[in-house]
Parts: sequence; structure tokens; C-alpha cells
Amino acid sequence: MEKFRFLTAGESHGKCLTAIIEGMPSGVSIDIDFINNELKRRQQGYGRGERMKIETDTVEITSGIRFGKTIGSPITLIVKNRDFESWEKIMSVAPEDITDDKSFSTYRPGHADYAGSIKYAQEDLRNILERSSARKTAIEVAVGAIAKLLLKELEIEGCSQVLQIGSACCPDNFKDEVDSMRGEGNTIGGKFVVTYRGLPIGLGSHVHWDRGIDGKLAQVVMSIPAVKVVEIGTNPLGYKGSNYHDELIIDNGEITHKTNHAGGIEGGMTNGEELVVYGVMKPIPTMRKPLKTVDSKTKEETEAHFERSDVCAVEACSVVAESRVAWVLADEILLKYGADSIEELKQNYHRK
Ligand code: EPS
Repeated sequence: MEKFRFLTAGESHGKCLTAIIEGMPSGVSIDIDFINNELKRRQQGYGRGERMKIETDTVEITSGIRFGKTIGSPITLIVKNRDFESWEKIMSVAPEDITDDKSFSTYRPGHADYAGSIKYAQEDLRNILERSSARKTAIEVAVGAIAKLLLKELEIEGCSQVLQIGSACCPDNFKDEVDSMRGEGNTIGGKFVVTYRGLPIGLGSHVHWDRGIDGKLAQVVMSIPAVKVVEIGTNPLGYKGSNYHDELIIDNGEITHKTNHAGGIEGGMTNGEELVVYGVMKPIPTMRKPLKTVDSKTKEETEAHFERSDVCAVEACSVVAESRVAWVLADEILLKYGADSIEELKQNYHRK
């Protein structure tokens, strides 16, 4: 991302998660309750683990905002890990505090443990778990909330919804599916959809492969921990061209599309229709009934390390995806209508 840029830092059981955002125009209203509500949404969903009972994620802002509005300078966000109280010594930065407590060496299949420990030459797999944990998505959602506040100024709004949990496609059956997985010490994934309305025509571009908004959206959704599939609009498999493509019509004197199989994107650009992005999350790999694996120290086959985990986090994942889509949309808006203040942005935008 070029205009709406940020970096996050923080371990799952470290002191806090941090982000510094750069590129927000001045004068954008920042509603802290809105950010905290987004954080709360990420903590919800049936099937979450014990950690969510410990944390009540809230944001602290230490720069970039004065009297409720952005001032154009970098914005620093902090989300504290309440659980750090129990991990202070284990996560200490001081060399004299070194301990084996909570170290582990049995790779958890499906996690970053195996490849990550080899890549970063770490014996203690905790050093990989801590950053690969989906805990970092808390600060990402706080960044997404800032992006959403920018979009709101232009009346662009998004939402997300869980469509499927395991084999259950009807919300009435989601809890049963999760309960049955919990009963067998297992985990389960599912499918969600993110939609955004009110987008202008022409975010993204057809002129270079790396400027297509579809590719940018796929990247941010695919890189959410545990997401394995991203689709934009209707999955075209098995469709004839004549049934799939969205014919252009005149409705009330305006050009529009008869259908929206394309999910609001044609030629790598938004086409004025609703943006529709689907994601599929795999079952979380940390399971009470452990998988077979290898111990990196003894090089013997054994069972995977178990640490408390979620049985199902698809609802949280959908909120994370909604946030990440907002990063891309905010960046594209700033690329196309680029401005230093919200007034300038609105002028450029409404001239469209
Ligand atoms: C998460 C916090 C983590 C996990 C979960 C997501 O907390 P802890 O490791 O202390 O239980 O609950 O992450 C995973 C299961 C994972 O595999 O990454 C959170 O804040 O969302």
C-alpha cells in the first residue's frame, strides 16, 4: 500500500500490540468508541477460546490525533495484552530472565512452527508462535477502524457475515457444529463474505498487473492467518459466459449492471456495484486432540504441543477481513483523490 501505510508490532503474550499509520489526511473525525467496538466485534463469535475471556481489547492513541481529529502526523495505536501480567517473566526482554517455562519443541502441524523455526533459526518454537498467533489481528482491526473512519467521511460502508461453519450452511446449525467439534477435541473452519457499498468507479487499474484492486484485495484477505481461499463475486466455475457476465442496462436514466456476478470489479477496477469478497478459513491447527508430529530436539515422532485455542474463529476472521478490505479501499481512495486534508479529499472526490 502506497498512501495509507502502516507497520504493526507485538507478540501474542507481550506487553502490547502497536501500529503506526502514515498517510491519513488531517481533519478526519476519530471516534474511539467506534474503534473499540470494532475490537469487540473481533473478539466475538461462538467457539472462541479462554483468551477472549481475559482480554477486553481497547485502543490507546498516543499520536496523530488532537481533540478528536487527525492532524496529518503519524497515528500511533496501542492495544494492551491483559494476559501479559501472567507472562511478564516469560516474555521479558532482559537476558537475565531467561527461562524454559512455556518453551516447546514439538511442531504444531498447520502452524508456522516448522518452517518459521528453520527460517529464523529458533530452537524454542515459542519464538515463532508468539508472532504468528492471530492475536496480532487485534491491532490490524484497530488500523482497519481508522481506514473505515476515512471511508465513512465519503459515505462508503462495509459489513461482513459468516456463511458456513464446517458443513453447516444455516446459522441455526452453526452452534451445533462448533459444539460437536469441541466435544471431539477438534476445530472447524468456514466461509465468510465481506461487502462494501458506495464505492466510486475506477479504484484500481487495468494498466499494470500490480495495480488491479482484485489482486490487492486477494493479498490482504489471503494473508489472514488460516485463510486458504479468496473469491471475488460469484465463483465462475461451471458458468457459461452468457450466464456469468453482468449486462449493462439503463435504469432510471443511469448506466448500471443487471447483475453483479463480478462482485463489483471489472478489469481490476471497481465498477460502481457492491464489492463482494469471500474468504474460506481452514480449521485452526491447535487441537485438544493433538496431531502426530516430530520433536525438533529429539527428532522423534510424538504428539503436537497443545496450548489453549479457539474451536472456531470464522466470525472473528470475517471482521478481520472487513478491516483489511478497508485498508485497501482507503489506500485506493487516497491514490485516486489524494489530499492532505479531509476538505481537499472531499472536494476531489465529489468532483468525480
Ligand atoms: C487470539 C489470541 C490467541 C489465540 C488465538 C487468537 O491467544 P492465546 O494463544 O493466548 O490463546 O486465542 O490464536 C490462535 C488460536 C492461533 O492459532 O493463532 C486472538 O486475540 O484473536
